[in-house]
Amino acid sequence: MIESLKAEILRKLTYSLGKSPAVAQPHDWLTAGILAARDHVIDVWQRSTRDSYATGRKRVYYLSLEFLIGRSLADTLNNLGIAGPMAQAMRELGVELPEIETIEPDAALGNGGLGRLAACYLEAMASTGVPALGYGIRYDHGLFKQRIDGGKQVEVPEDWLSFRNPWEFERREVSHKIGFGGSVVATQKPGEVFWEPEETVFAVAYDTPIIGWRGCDANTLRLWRARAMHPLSLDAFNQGDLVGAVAERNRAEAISKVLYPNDSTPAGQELRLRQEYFFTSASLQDLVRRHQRQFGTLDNLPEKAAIQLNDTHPALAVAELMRLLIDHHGLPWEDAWRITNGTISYTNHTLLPEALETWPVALMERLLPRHMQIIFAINARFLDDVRRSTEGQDIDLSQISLIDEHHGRRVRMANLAFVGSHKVNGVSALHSKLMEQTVFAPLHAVLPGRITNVTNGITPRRWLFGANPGLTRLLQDVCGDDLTDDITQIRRLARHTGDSGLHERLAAIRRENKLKLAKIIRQDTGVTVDPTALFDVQIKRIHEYKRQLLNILETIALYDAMRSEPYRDWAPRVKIFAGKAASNYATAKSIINLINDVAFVVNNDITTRDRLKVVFLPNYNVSAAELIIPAADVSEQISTAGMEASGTGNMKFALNGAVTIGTLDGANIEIGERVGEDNIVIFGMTAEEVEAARREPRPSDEVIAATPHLQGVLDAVAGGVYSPRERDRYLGLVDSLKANDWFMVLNDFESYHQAQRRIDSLWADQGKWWRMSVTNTAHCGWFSADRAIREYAERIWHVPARDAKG
Ligand code: 26W
Repeated sequence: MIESLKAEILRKLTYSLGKSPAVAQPHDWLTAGILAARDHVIDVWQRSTRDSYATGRKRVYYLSLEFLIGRSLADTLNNLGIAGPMAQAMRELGVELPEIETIEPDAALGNGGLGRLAACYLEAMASTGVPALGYGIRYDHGLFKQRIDGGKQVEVPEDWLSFRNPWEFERREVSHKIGFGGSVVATQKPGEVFWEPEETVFAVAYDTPIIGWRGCDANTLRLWRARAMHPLSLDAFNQGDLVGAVAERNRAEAISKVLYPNDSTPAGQELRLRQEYFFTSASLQDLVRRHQRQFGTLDNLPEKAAIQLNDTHPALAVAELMRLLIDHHGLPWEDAWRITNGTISYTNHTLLPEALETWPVALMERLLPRHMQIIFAINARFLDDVRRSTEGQDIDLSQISLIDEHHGRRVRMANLAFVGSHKVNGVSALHSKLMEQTVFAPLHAVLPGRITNVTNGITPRRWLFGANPGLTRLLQDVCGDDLTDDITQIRRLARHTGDSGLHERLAAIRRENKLKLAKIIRQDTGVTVDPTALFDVQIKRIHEYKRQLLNILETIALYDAMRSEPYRDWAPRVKIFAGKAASNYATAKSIINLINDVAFVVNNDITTRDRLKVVFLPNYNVSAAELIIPAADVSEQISTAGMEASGTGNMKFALNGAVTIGTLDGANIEIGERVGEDNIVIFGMTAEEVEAARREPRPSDEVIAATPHLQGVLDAVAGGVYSPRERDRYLGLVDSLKANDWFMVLNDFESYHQAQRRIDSLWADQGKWWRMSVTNTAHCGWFSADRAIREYAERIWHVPARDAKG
């Protein structure tokens, strides 16, 4: 094996890259390694694809504007089971595999949770034998890179394709025409119409194989790149108008140029709508054509295809599939509707009202006139049906309408997705319940049974076996080698909860992970941290509802307390933050600034030198998460209750044995149910209490007066103690907290502070701490993406999925 791998790598180096070992750069070795690994994947991939054709099995199409994949080499080698031999082969060629693995760029084609979920699910579908294609956009530039300059976030363009992408295959022959604008014209046949777009661009396919665990199956990630029909206008060129000559090309290619860096608030720009339609239409044309070729009819589409919409970004799929079926394949409306509804299902990822996508009717009419007609027709029939079936009842049709008439006529994409789907799911038990009770209550009333829950999951291959090999070896020792094939075996660990020998081994592994992280912290921030200290971690997008502000304010309170009682035996802590703020989200950027300003003061104070450190690690991404999570003692999951749909970072930490400090929100609740209330530190208002407090807000003076330490903390921040060169830098931040504590930062402060003191005393008893840690790991196997995929497969897609070990 090792000899043949060496030969394969050398062949790639020589014949694909044209380099000899003597002159090869680390990057050449990386590419040669990837190409060698890719060959192994291709063998499986071709077999999987052939099989799924030959058997005519139902396929899943996962439509997502984001796939946050991260690096692929280590994960691929692990899944193929050749990580060890590959490392040895490289070593014999004079190359350290772990080192070159770290120069692979992160594929950051996503913002956060939603995009990472899509990546976990693709891998899990390949690992559970669910034939699937992920469809998205091949952005030239993924999520921006974050630098911290003088404590502030600076966005730098991301360039993952600059060294080409050795994983992908360009499929020039697979391309579809995507239209925009123009008008709808009547054909010869009465009642029949046709869309004549004014503008057409090509969507060209780029395929990447996604290999499952043990290399049993591989699925495809198919990303679309926009190309102009006429890359160069000869007329303009010949007249010397060189800018005009490439205008069409620039306009077309803009569509797949860059990922929108927004998480939670829609950009509302025409380019974004063009992106959404571009990839939705390309994907649907692609799957409809494949189906038609394979079966010669579209009647049985729902039996052979399941289309999953990852949030509303591809919600135009409802109108696009109707258009293809009616205008291109001549189906009557009723048949088209049965097929569309039977094929499509939709996952909702957020209830934040400002995050729900709506598009102005006028824009839609201009850009997608035929789709607007179809949406109006769907709406008319839907409202008619409801009117007839609910006669005499008091139903407010304006609430369930696909059109919002109150804000200048807009299309409600969530309503379109809901009405067009046979199932609509939330991503945690609480979130799905709140969907029924709040945002979707009117639709739920007329379409009961459509909403269902599938609590999110994470792939244990990347997030446990890949990221934490030390812990994995120990777990295999205790739970058996088949743990990696069947994560539910991790429960066997529970029998050893009180085993002090096990605790010692776990502590040693954690310490190794913390040392590795400490080294990076020093490299990237210059701060030296003590690996025996408690590592307290909050890593995620920066958002008011996620309450990094609550964390840093409480950190200031702790800092004050340490300074006023320097002789107490404070347990040393390192507060670690990482995360990006949307480039136009001023408050989130100000919170990053505050964390860095506090870090500067705290880390330079000799009175707290060996007890408290505050770190903001720049450029949080998938690879950073893989490094940080296995080194965490405490996982901060402190969103305002009712606002975090699920969270998936929370699952990664708990599985790796961190103790959660968190609110009763999203999947935290389900983690608590599994590990038991003694093994999680819960604080703060419940979702109902938050709702009640918003209806009748307490005056903030009263809240502050009733909360020890809080006044001092707020005064220090507002007064410029942490920003001496610009004293009023945080005046606005503090004032707006006082004016309206929408996210309950002030209201939950005391409860959070007390919870942190509980953490202190639990940490002081290391025996107890490791019992908690073991219990978390032992009971969080349920949060595997395999379990989630099996739920989708059984209840939503109606496709078979393999059990553990097949
Ligand atoms: C249109 C602008 C926009 C962009 C992205 C609105 C909303 C989003 C996403 C829904 C944001 C997101 O990533 N949501 C997260 O999805 C995760 C996977 O289900 C959940 O675990 C997180 O709780 C949720 O915030």
